[in-house]
Amino acid sequence: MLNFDPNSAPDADSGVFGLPHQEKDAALVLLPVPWEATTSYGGGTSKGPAAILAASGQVDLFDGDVHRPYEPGIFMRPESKEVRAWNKTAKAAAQKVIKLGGRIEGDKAAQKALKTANELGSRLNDWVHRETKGLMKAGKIVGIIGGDHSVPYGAFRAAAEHHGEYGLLHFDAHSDTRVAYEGFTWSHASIMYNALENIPQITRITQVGIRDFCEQEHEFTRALGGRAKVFFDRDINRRRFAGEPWTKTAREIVATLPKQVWISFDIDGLDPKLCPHTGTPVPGGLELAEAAHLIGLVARSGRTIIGFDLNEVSPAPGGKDEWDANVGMRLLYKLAAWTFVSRGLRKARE
Ligand SMILES: [Mn+2]
Repeated sequence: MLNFDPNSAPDADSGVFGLPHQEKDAALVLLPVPWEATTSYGGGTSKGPAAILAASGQVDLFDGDVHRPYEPGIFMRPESKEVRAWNKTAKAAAQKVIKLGGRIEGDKAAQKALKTANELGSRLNDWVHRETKGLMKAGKIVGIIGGDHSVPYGAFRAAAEHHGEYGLLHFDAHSDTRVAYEGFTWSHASIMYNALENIPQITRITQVGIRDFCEQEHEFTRALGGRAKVFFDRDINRRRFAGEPWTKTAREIVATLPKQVWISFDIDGLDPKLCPHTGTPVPGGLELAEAAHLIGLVARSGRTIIGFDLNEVSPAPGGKDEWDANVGMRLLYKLAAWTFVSRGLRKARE
């Protein structure tokens, strides 16, 4: 702490964003979850947390929007070896099912593999729940760093128990409301279905950037009535093409949210030029500045960001470049900064 200079390059032994904080000094604790068991298309998101951590030293700690966002303290926990081991076993099992497209009738080995994947998914959820709840009880703000988008389920439950009713602000190219996609109860493609079905304290979901979904998912969110508001990429673009300023659209998005908000951010909600190696990239989506502006408006509106998750950041295979992690860590810094503002721990600039 004594030698920390926010204007110079980070020390080799410093933590996330080159910061000197230990967990005890940090208002925000980042929980890495290197998990990608049910990833159906590209792999690599389990390497996301380590890649983000490695890239994060490059951030300039000065922020144009928020005064000294690092001051309340940010700490990333080391990865759990246990979680890594569960991921390896679950992923190997899941691959057997994915190869069959989930059609496993009469295939005993595949049925057993599905059971293994589902059980380990359940165990992972319990682990994330336990860790998140412990941190919240200790007065910490929690950010979950995936991994694929199945990982925050346990944190959603912990937030419901700790904070009561809240709304989800969900950035994603995908609706993630499939019912047990390919047979996996805890699929990355089912996270919002599971959350909305099982966690009544989630009183609202507002989805932004959605542009790849099936008819059943469309019906599911429609049937939720006032509990779900979807700002499809198509709708956002129509407004954009008609000349509507983003700040107007973004204000309307924020207005759909209740007082307490959890932000669930799938990096593929952004334009895939910003996340080329993510598991399921889809053309379209938001610019980083647009997403950050929207998150800033949530904080400026007086709402409380009770926590967040950032998922599906996947580094280039073989460490070819760090672009995906570079963008991911900058988004993470913005999430941290605006979360602090929403908690009254930092002030926003005009
Ligand atoms: Mn997702």
